[in-house]
Amino acid sequence: MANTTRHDWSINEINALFALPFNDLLFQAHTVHRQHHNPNEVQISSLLSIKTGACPEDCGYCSQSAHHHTQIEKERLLPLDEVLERARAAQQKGASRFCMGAAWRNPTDKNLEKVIEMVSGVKALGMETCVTLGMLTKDQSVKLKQAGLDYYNHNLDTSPEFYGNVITTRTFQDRLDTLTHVRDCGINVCSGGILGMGETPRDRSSLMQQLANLPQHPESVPINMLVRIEGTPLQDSAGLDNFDFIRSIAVARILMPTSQVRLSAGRHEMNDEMQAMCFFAGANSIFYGEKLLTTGNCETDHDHALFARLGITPAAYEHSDFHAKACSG
Ligand code: SAM
Ligand code: DTB
Ligand code: SF4
Repeated sequence: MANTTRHDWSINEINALFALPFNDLLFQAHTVHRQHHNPNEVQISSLLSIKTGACPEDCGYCSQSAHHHTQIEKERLLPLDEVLERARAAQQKGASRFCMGAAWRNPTDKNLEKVIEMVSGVKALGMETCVTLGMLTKDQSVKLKQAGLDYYNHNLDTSPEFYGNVITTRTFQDRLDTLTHVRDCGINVCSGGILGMGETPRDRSSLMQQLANLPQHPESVPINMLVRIEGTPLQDSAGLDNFDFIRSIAVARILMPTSQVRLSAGRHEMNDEMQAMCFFAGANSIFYGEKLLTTGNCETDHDHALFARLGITPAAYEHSDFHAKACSG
């Protein structure tokens, strides 16, 4: 069972995986991981917020929603040269993929043209490109594909059942529609969710079911631990037990054996042992760099040291500084 790629998972099957004894679940997940991936390699991407805050959407977790009163500095769309400078710096630090995020419900066609210039510029540096711009039409997806975009990030965020507790300004179906447009035009899909928003265990199974039963698994599956942000409706969320977070990584690995499972937001709050468990459970990519979009991330030197302690090397970027440092300790 662990060895086949399926798109017909039932909720009971997924609940049963979550209910396994921890060691049995991790053993199964790690076995699948080894069948499809180098267990000692982790892909690293760096993030940049290219347009920050004043977002018309009301996502309950987000610092950038105009509906909430948070402490962030709003910023218009960054100029091309600044974005390229940041990409170059990320590349020099060892990131192989540069992911640009904008606080939009959807891009206007005019803004999309500007993002397309950024995608072309970052690609010309020799990096993989990813953008996350909100909802996309079919035509906009085609334009991004033509510009050479490698990945589009658009998360389902949570289960369809819990979704309305978190976001009211766009529907779960809207998200699925954007994923269809992106998939249909041949861009790699990056889609996952956030855990620790007060969802039930069944919601976590249901989110995993939605992702795994897409017609094609997302090439990249970010699993975010909620970053609780003051001024958002979820600022006092109870969070999630670390073992349940690791279980979720393991279940994602089993359901989507060939995908990259990304240990995403929340890494900053995790100690080294927790991160190591996540890598063992099947996480094989991270966001690298001292900032995510608006919140802090792990120090890069700390990441180098952790990789060295675990014997992990960054994937597909053999000559990066990160690789050299991680290998030399
Ligand atoms: N505005 C676009 C959109 O929502 O599609 C792109 C940017 S949005 C910030 C990208 C993703 O970041 C969200 O879908 C969510 O999964 C994740 N995210 C945002 N704020 C977060 C938080 N406080 N904790 C964890 N993940 C978060
Ligand atoms: C994803 O799933 N996580 C990233 C990325 N995709 C764009 C964003 C995390 C944001 C965390 C909160 C912040 O920094 O604003
Ligand atoms: Fe806007 Fe994206 Fe934040 Fe939602 S997650 S409020 S769409 S920036």
